[in-house]
Parts: sequence; structure tokens; C-alpha cells
Amino acid sequence: MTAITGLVVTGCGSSTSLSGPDHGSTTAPDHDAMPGMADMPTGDGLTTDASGFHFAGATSSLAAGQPASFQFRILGADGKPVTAFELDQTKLMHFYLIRSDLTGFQHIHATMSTDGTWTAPLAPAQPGTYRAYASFITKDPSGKAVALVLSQLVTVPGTAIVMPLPAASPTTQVDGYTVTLSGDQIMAGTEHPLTATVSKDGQPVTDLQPYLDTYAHLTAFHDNDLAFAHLHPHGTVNGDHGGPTLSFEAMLPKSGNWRLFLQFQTAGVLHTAAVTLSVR
Ligand SMILES: [Cu+2]
Repeated sequence: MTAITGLVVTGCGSSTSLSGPDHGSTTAPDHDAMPGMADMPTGDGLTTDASGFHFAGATSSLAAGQPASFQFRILGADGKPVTAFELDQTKLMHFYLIRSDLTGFQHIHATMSTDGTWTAPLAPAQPGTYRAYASFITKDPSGKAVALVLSQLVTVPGTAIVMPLPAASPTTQVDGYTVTLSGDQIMAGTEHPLTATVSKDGQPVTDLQPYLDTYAHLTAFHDNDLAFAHLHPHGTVNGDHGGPTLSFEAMLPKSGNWRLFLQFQTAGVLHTAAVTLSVR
């Protein structure tokens, strides 16, 4: 359908990725130019094990309604904790938490102690079933870089008040900002350019600050099974002048509804916009 078609706002000259005839040929160099991009994981993040590595959470339960620490280790094929990681978008570890109804999103940069134990300080979580993800780059025994997203289920005891998934929409609001998605209908398993445009009070926003080496960080979770996807941004950052358009390469591995979490920063404050995207 045309859920996100026809709403393109081309507010600046950098938004040329939507339909350039040589788009395909520019994709690879773009990714190579960004640290970690060439090693983006391809799985759906739904397993605790991949490529000989194991995600070992210290617990599968968190107390409801209070700040908590989630500790975990990444174990190698030899069963020993991995302690050598590579920077990916300026961080060694990206940790995500999301509830089964795609609410309660948290994106945390965990810190590691010398024995390989990672600690993610979490904001209070409401009762329910969650999935906790670790996204990282490390090296396999042969020295080859491996980018992985591993996850496990985490329960927050109590009575869960499950929210219905908001209907697919090209636009959403957060902290006074409006985020509008545009681009072709996204088909499962193929790369599509996706543009997010940020405005405030009807005016284009052009003071986005760099966040993790980009002007926007976009993660997506699939309705029902919580499959994970990280959408790759185009372009490089240059001071606090990001926006109003943000270009991504969207590769969503399966059809259905995805909940997108777009994080961007202005005046030192991080904003997280959530929107539902329908993939065919
Ligand atoms: Cu992160």
C-alpha cells in the first residue's frame, strides 16, 4: 500500500538518496566509510548463540518499577568470557530492552569490568515479558571481525498491562518534534531507502547534534517475535547542524509490522520517537 509514500519533504540538498539512479553503486562505499558499518549483523537477534558466541545473562528476571542493573557476559566457544570488543558507532556494546508489546524501549551503553562482565543500568521497567539484546563486534578465533546481536528473554514479575500496537503511520511526535517517514513501501528482505524528516512547529529542524557518530540512531523490532534490526544511516556528521532529513538504508528481514525507534539529539537532550511501519 502507500502507507509511507508521497510525504517526502526535501528540505535540504543532502536528501538525494531516495531515488538517485546510481543509488545502488553508492551504497557500499557509504557503508565502508563508517566505522563498523561493513560488519553489520545480518541475523534477527533472536538467539542467545551465534558464530560460536553465547549471550549469558546473569538473570532472567528484573524487579518491577525500580532502577535495575542487568549484568551479562559474552562467552566464546571455549566458554570463557570475551573481553576484547571493537567500537561500533563509538561504543563497545549496545544493549537494548523491549517488552513483548513493543513498549518499554531502552537503549543503554553497558560498561565492562575487566573480567568481561557487562553492566547495563536500566530505567524502571513495568511488569511483562521482555527481550534483552546485546549488539557488538568482536573477533572470532581466526581474527575475523564478527558483528552479532544476541538476546534472551527477561521477565519482570507482576501484572502486565499490555498495550495494543499503534497503527502504522508515516508520522509521530516526541518532545514537541514531529518525525515523518517517507520512501517506497518497504518489502521484506530487500534494501530500501527510508527518509525521516524532523520538524518542530511546522518548521524544519536543522540543529540536530551528533549522537553515536550520526544524526539519528534507528532500531526496529518486529511485532510478535521481537526480531531486531538496526537501520543504517547515510552520510557523515558535521557539527550541530543535522536535519531536517535523515536518510537510512532499511533492510527489514520479514513482513508485518515493525516498531521503529528513532533517537536524535538536540541541545544536549536525547529524544526517542517511536512509529509503526508496515513491511510487505
Ligand atoms: Cu547504542
